[in-house]
Amino acid sequence: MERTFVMIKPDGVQRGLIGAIVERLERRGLRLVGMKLMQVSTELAEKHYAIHKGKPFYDGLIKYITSGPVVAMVWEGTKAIEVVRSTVGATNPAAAAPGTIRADFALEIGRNLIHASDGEETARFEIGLWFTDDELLSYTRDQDRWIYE
Ligand code: IDP
Ligand code: MG
Repeated sequence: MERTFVMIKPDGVQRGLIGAIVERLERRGLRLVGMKLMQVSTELAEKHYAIHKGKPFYDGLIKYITSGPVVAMVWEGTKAIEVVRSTVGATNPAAAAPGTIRADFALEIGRNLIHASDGEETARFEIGLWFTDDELLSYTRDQDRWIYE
C-alpha cells in the first residue's frame, strides 16, 4: 500500500485546524501510520524545501514553516500520494477547487495550511527525512474491509 508524507503547517496548528484536517483524511479511508507535533529547525526546513532554494518566496517559506509547531504525518492507502494531493487542493487556495482542504480553509498561497508529497520519489525522500522506521506503524483497522476491496 502506498504511503505519503503530510504536514499541517504552523497556520493550521495556530488556527486550531488539526482536527478538521485529520478528519478529512481519515474520512477518505486513509490510514494514519505516523504522527508527531514538532518545532521545525531551519536545517530541516531547508532540506525539505531544497528544490525551492533561490525562488523569490524561499526565505519567506522557511520563515513560515519554522514559525511555530507543525504536525508531521504519514498516511497510507490506495494511491495515497495522488489521493492526498487532490484532497489538499491546488497550491494557491484562491484557485483550489471547492471541497478541497486549501479551498475550504485558506485564502493565500503563503498560508496554505498543509503540505503533501507530490510523487513517489518525493514521498520516499520526505518520509525518510521526517520519520525514523520505528516511528511508522503497520496495522489494520476493523473497518478496512469496508474501504479496501
Ligand atoms: P505545493 O505545496 O502545492 O506542493 P510548491 O509549489 O511545492 O506547492 O510550493 C511549496 C510551498 O511554497 C507552497 O505550499 C507554499 O507554502 C509556498 N509557495 C509556493 N509558491 C509561493 C508563492 O508564490 N508565494 C508564497 N509562497 C509560495
Ligand atoms: Mg511541492
